[in-house]
This record gives sequence, structure tokens and C-alpha cells, in this order.
Amino acid sequence: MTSWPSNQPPVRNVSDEQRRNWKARFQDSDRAAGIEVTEDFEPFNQMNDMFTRAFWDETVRTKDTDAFFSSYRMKTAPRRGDGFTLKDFALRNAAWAVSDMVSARGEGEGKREGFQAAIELLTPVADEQLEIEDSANFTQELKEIAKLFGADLAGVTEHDERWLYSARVDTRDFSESPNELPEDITHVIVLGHSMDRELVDTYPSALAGASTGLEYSHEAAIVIQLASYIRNLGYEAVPSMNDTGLVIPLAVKAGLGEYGRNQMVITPEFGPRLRFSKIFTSLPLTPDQPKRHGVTEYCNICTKCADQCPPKALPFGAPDTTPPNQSTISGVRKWSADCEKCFSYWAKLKSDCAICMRVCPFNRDFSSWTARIWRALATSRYRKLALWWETRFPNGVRLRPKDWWASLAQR
Ligand code: B12
Ligand code: SF4
Ligand code: SF4
Repeated sequence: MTSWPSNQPPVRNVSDEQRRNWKARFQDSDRAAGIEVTEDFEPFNQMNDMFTRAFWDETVRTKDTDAFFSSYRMKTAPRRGDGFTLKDFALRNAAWAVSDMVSARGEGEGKREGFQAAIELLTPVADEQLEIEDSANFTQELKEIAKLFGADLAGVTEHDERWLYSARVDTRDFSESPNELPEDITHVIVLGHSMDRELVDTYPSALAGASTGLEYSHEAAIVIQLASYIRNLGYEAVPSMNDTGLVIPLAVKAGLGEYGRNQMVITPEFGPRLRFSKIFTSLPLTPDQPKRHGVTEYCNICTKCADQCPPKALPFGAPDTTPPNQSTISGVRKWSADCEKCFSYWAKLKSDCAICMRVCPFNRDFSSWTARIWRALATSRYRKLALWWETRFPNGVRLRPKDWWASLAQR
């Protein structure tokens, strides 16, 4: 087994000057977004996320975690249970195939692009630079271009190095590697990619994992295309999926939604049922403002995700600053999951879980008027009525995978 030296994360001391600089730059926008960062704050080292620890940390790595990873490429793990048959695993793995091709390109250099390294583009930054006279107009136009390429949501925020990983991972030996970005980055474009509702309804199952794989494959294409467009305009653009930094605080700052107890950004359009990607750029864009819709207040009175999480990985109490373990960032007041419990459940399933996304009452189809009424109540002072409604008529009831397969014949 590959072991990272001493299996301890390096201590990264943020200087007092750096803390003062962050406070001066971000204090007001943090407050508007409901973000509270304390004196203990340290940027997170990607070596410590659960996926990465499952390779170097003997306290996490097991036969089940190894079998979980190999089930995506080499060995599926079919069994008799509904949702875990050969067809279910085959559909999940096929949905991931485009994303897999992108992430496999840099494997020889230890760069699992899109996950443990940013995506490298063939397009150079053009010599000729577009003159941008009206930044607000240009930003609006760029968001429409993002949608043309297939994004469902687009927002812009200032570049904020607090959320960059303090180090990334060299996947050849799972050692620490510098996490580098070009120096002239000023903004981050955050893109949202909604997930197929019926597939999500089948969580937990290998079939449901196709909803996740599909969006990674879509987002790989979308960030590559949008970043190429920007580079052709003569500006820097680094396409990024899960790599390089934390997307949740960026999505909140970019006004796309609010952070929930289930550890996800809950958007007005899709609730938590979406994924995010990002592009780091030097374009002179106009940032969006964070928006408070009333989700935090609803999460304060609801614990449905925590109740229904099989390994009880989600918190029941108020947001705090105590990390459950080394896979949690320090110095941020927030709801934090015990990700060791979460990931060990995935390893047992040999597939990912998102029950906490499925059961969240904000995971509704908002094209229906009843869903819109529920949302209006939930985000108002009548939230207790919405909670009563949700208890009486629960949303996000599991769809049996075999019923999903049977429904194909009726489409
Ligand atoms: C590693 C990872 C995981 C790990 C757990 C995280 C960990 N601690 O290791 C595992 C494998 C368990 C996991 C599970 C899931 N994940 Co995940 N995960 C990530 C990933 C790749 C990195 C996050 C990370 O480094 N966390 C380590 C530290 C920072 O974790 P933490 O302190 O607990 O902080 C978490 C939150 O509190 C929040 N956060 C961090 N800093 C701050 C600061 C502020 C101010 C706030 C408000 C929040 C916040 O983000 C962190 C997310 O893990 C992100 C993509 C990305 N680059 O951001 C996706 C991501 C967060 N995951 C996502 C999803 C959807 C899931 C799952 C539902 C699985 C699935 N099938 O889709 C489950 C949900 C589990 C849960 N309820 O917690 C989505 C969330 C989308 C959304 N709507 O918000 C992301 C953004 C991926 C994506 N492409 O969209 N995940
Ligand atoms: S299930 Fe309830 S507590 Fe959990 S994120 Fe959704 S609204 Fe918030
Ligand atoms: S993904 Fe599953 S195991 Fe992890 S926190 Fe959500 S419900 Fe719990």
C-alpha cells in the first residue's frame, strides 16, 4: 500500500498579515453570504479529502474501499439486489465514460484531471485580446454562452484563494503536489449542472450513480468548451471540476444558492439536485451578489437528511466550528458531516450514495405549481406549515430501480 509520509497532514500556518488581508477583502461579502470564518481557519489540503485518504490512510483504506474504486473501471460488483445488477453497474460506468477519458489523459504525470488536477487545455491564450467596455453586459452574455454549451446555471464571484486546496495530489504515489494556478486570475465562473430526477430517486443503487456520472461527463465538455472560448478572446481560463478548490463557498458567493444541513448548495431552481464546476479566469467580470432565500432558516427546523442518512453521518445540531475529523476544513462555522462514516457506507454499497439529496424537500420539480407553493411557504415565515406538509406528504420517496427500468418501455 502506498503511504503518505507519516500519514499526517502538514501544518500550514496562515500569517497574521494574510488573515488581515482576507478580512479586509471578504468581510462584507462573507457577511452577506452568511459565511463565518474564525481565527483557526486554514485552507484545506486535498490530501485529506475522503477519496484521497482512501488511498494513503490505513485507517480508511479497506478491501471495500479498493473494491469501490475498481468497480467503476475494471471490476463491476453485480449482485442480486435490485439496483445492483450488471445492467445497473454498466449504465453507471457508461455515464462516467467521457469524464473518465478526460481524467485518464494526465495519469502518467500523476494528474487525474478534473478531480486531482485542473484540466489542461489544448487552446493557448490568444495574443489578441477582446476589449471589454461594459463588464456587466459582457458577464451576462458569457452566462448565456455557458448555457449554450449546456450549463443549467451560471454565476460569477471574485477569486478567493481561501477556498483553493493548499496542496493537490500526485496520483502516481498519492504524495502531495503544488496546487498551481496562473497568477492573473481575478474571477471564478461557477456553473451548475442539474441531475436527472428519476435516476436520483433510485438512490441508493448503482443505477442512481448514472445521474452523477452523466453530469461529470457533461461538465467536462462544458468547462473545456467555455474555457476555450475565453482563451480565444485573449484571457486566461482554467477549466475545473472537483479539482483545485472547494466549490460550495464559491457557488454560495456567486449567488447560486444557500448551504444546507445536507452539505450541499440548495438552489431555487433544482434544490440540491445538481453538481457544480468552475472556471478560474482573468476576465474583468462583474461578480454576482450572494442571495439569502430562507433555506438556512428551513434547515434550522428540519433534520430529514440527517434522520435518513443510513450511517448517521450528518449533523442534527446548529452549525459549529468543530471538525469531526481531519477530512473537515478548520475555522469555518457550518454544518459538517462525518465523512468517514459516509464514505464507509459507499464502500459497503460499492457505489455512491445521495440519499440526503433525494430526500431533501427542496429536491422537487419546480415546474409544478404545488412545488412552487411549497417552496414559497418553506422560505417564508410559514416554514413550519411547509415542514408539516413535508411530514404529511413526504417528497423524494425512493423509486425502485426495477420500476425505473420498466418505465423505459412506457416512454
Ligand atoms: C471529497 C468530496 C466528497 C466526500 C466528502 C467530503 C470530505 N470531507 O472528504 C464524499 C465522498 C463523502 C462526498 C460525498 C458526497 N458528495 Co461530494 N464532494 C467532494 C469534493 C470532491 C471535495 C470537497 C472537499 O474537499 N471536502 C473536504 C472538506 C473541505 O470538507 P468539509 O469541511 O466537510 O466541507 C464540506 C462542506 O461543508 C462544504 N464547505 C467547505 N468549505 C466551506 C465553507 C463554507 C463557508 C461553506 C458554507 C461550506 C463549505 O464543502 C465541503 C464538501 O465536501 C466536492 C467538490 C469540490 N471540489 O468542492 C464534492 C461535492 C461537495 N460533492 C457533492 C455531492 C453531490 C456529494 C454527494 C451527494 C454524492 C453524490 N452522489 O453526488 C455526497 C453527499 C455527502 C454529504 N452529505 O456530505 C457536490 C455538491 C453539489 C451541491 N449541490 O452542493 C460537490 C460540489 C461535487 C460536484 N461536482 O458538484 N463528497
Ligand atoms: S433535508 Fe431538511 S435539513 Fe436537510 S438539507 Fe434538506 S431542508 Fe435542510
Ligand atoms: S451520501 Fe448517503 S451516507 Fe453520505 S451523508 Fe448523504 S445519506 Fe449519508
